[in-house]
Amino acid sequence: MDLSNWNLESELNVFESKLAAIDSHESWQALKLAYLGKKQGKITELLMSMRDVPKAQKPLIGKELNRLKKAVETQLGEHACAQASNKNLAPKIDLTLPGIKPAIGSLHPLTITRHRLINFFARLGYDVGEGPEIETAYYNFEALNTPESHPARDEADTFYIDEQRLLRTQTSGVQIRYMECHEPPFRMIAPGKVFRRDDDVTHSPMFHQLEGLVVGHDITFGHLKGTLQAFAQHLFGPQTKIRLRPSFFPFTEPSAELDVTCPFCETGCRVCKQTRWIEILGCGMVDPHVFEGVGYDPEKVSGFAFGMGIERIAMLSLGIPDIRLFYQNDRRFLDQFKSE
Ligand code: 2U9
Repeated sequence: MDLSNWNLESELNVFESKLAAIDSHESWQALKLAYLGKKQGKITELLMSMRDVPKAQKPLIGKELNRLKKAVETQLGEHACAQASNKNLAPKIDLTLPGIKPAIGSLHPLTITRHRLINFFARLGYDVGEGPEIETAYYNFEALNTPESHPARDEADTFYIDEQRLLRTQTSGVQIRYMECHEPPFRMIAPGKVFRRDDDVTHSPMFHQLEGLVVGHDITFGHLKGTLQAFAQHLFGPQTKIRLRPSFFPFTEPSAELDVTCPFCETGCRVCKQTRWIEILGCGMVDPHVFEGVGYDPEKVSGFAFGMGIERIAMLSLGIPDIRLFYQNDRRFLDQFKSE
C-alpha cells in the first residue's frame, strides 16, 4: 500500500461510517477483524507499508498510524459497551416489580405467652420481681419449708453446683428476697428460667415458670379462687370453668391444683385424656413457717401463692404438642406465631 498520499482523517471517516452501519454483534466482530486483525487487518497492512515510506516522513506517518489505531480501538470498545447496556442490562431492571422483602423475625411463642401472663397480672396491680438463676439451697429450699430430707432436694432432680449452690428449681427464692425487703400488703409475680433434671416430650431440663405471691392482712382462699377464675377466663375464654383439687406443697397449706375445662373439646379428647379437665397450675395459702422465716407475723398477715410452667400454658393456649419445639429455633415452627 502506498502511504505517500495517505490521509488519517479520510481513513477515520471511512471507519466511522462503517461503524455507524453496524447492526449486529457479527458485523461488529467483522469490522474489528477488518481493522485490527493481526494478519489481514487494515492497520496491520498500513503498518507493514511503513517499510516503503521515505525515512524523513516515517516519524510523522508512524505517529498518524498510531493515532488511527488508538481511535479505532477506542470507538470499537465504546460501541460494544453501548450495545451491551442497551441489550443486556436495561431489560434486567424492571422498575414495576415489587421490592424484595427482607426476612423479619417475630416474637418467640414463649415470649408471647410470658407477655400475656405478665400483662394480665400487671393490670391487677402485681409488681414483677426477678432474681438469680444460681441460687443457694437456703433460698431455693430451706426458706420454703423444704427440709434437707425432702425428696425435691434429691440430686436426681436438682442440678447442684456444690453443697450450697444450685440451679434454681423454682423461682420461689425471688419471693423470699422480695419479702425480706418489702412490707405487706403487696402482690407480685416472679417469671423466669428454672432447671430440673427432667427430659421428655412434656419436660425439659430448663423451662420457664411464673409464680405469684399476694400477702396482706386479710387475704383468704376466696381471693385466690377469684383471681384464678379471672386468670383462666383471660387465657382460655369466658366460657372456661375452674376446679380446685386438694394437693400438697411444702410451702403452702392448704394446697391445691387448678384444672380448667378443656379448651379443645366438648366431649373429651386426646389433650384432656377424655376427662374434659386440664391441670394448669398449683397454688395454696402460704405456709406460716415461710412467713416466720422472713420475719412476718403469721398471726397478722396471710397470703396466697401460685406457680405455673410457662411452656405448659403456651402449649395449651397455642396448641403446641411437643415441648422440644420451643428450643429448636426452626423457622417453620416460629413463623406460625407471626402476628402481622
Ligand atoms: C413463696 C411461697 C409459696 C409457689 C407455688 C406451686 C404451688 C406449683 C408448680 C407448677 C408447675 C411448679 O412449674 S411447675 O412444675 N408450682 O404447683 N408453686 S404454690 O408457692 C410459693 C412460692 C413462694 C414464698
